[in-house]
Amino acid sequence: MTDIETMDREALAALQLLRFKRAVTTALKTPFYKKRLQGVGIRSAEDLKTLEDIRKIPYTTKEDLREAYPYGLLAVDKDDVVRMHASSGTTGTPTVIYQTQHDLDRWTDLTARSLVAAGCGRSDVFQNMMTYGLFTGGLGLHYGAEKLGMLVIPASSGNTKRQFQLMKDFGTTVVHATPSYMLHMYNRIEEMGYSLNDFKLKKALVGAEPHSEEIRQKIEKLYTIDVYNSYGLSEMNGPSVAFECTEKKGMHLWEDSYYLEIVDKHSLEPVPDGETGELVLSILIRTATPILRYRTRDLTSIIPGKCACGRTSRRINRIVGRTDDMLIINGVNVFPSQIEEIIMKMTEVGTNYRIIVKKEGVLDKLIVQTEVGPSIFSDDARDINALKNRIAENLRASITINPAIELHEPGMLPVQQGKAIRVVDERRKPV
Ligand code: DLL
Repeated sequence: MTDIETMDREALAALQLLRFKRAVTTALKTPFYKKRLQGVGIRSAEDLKTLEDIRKIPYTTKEDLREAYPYGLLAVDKDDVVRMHASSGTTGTPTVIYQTQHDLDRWTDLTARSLVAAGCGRSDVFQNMMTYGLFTGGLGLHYGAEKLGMLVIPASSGNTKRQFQLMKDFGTTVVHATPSYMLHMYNRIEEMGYSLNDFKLKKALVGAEPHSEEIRQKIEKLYTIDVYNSYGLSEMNGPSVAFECTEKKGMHLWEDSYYLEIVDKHSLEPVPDGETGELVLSILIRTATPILRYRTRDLTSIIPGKCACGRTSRRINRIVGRTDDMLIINGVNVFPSQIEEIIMKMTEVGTNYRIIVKKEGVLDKLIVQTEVGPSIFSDDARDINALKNRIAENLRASITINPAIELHEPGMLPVQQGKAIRVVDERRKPV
């Protein structure tokens, strides 16, 4: 545990103010924040005297990041940037985050710190089952795990059989995966010719998608391991924004690096500790892409009181939902509007559609139901299948998920009196 993790709250507040001011100085170097901050009379960091003054700064939203694409939020010379990560967006415009080597080093420190909090050490063998690429889960966790000195297996996601083989051959003791993938893997162990006794697994770190305490316990029981919650978002670098320690009583949000607010989702005023609201975060440790008061859309609450582990960063509860309609399907973020845009561009598709998300076994399944002209049904079955494949392929190219497509005759899908209900998420049923 590093000193910064056990700092008393007063010293932490002083550090936050110092770092927030620095973040404002950085932000003022970007065209986006220059305009934003000057609009509310903030011309230099000296206009912030106390942490309270932070509330003068307007919120930043995902739409703002999209508008600033590609360089509106860049605060350093392009030559100083060494990495970028991006996530797909509702309109096809991605949001992009740049990092300098300094920024990556700070993120790596946080990841190493998070892994230590969850009880990992240098004698562990760490298999990272998060996707390597533009998604932050792969590389983000990778460097932190290396820094900690674990043997890192960069397995990336998918290919369950290979995951088992790696786990067995190299004696993997810790994995990071989505909770749904942990459950999915369990069901395949025997079928793929393995048994739990082949593995030395001790813990799973799970995140990137919402899951209940019941799911955690289920994974713990099935594998006889410890499971810890891992939270983050690409706008705040990625993983290691908040992580559970071995007490398993909520996630420490690393407050020396992120300024934390929880606000009422309607009034946007702060809520008292313990009450659920929208998590708003400012990153205090990044120089290439500053983001201040970002509305994460994630709903959570602060857990009052101190943690027995001795870390002084406050803890947040597991995420209980989102304020927007973003769906998280097997860890991949999808907005219903992305699906609508793609299918509605296809002339064969009618006016009504529905998006169904359900559990198939332990994984999420996306079904897109669309109405099509009646003539298609009188055609050859091969034409129907070809159309289904075309729709699926167009969607897959945009949202990276392979959906099942169901075609319906006009008027067959339900129509609502008021607002259309386009999304039926059947996963919310109790497990
Ligand atoms: O999911 C970063 C990440 C990678 C986190 C690996 C943890 C582990 P995004 O793709 O930008 O980034 O998605 C961020 O996913 O706003 C939440 O809605 C959701 N999310 C992430 N972790 C959790 C979690 C990565 N532990 C969005 N519990 C966030 C619930 C989570 N939801």
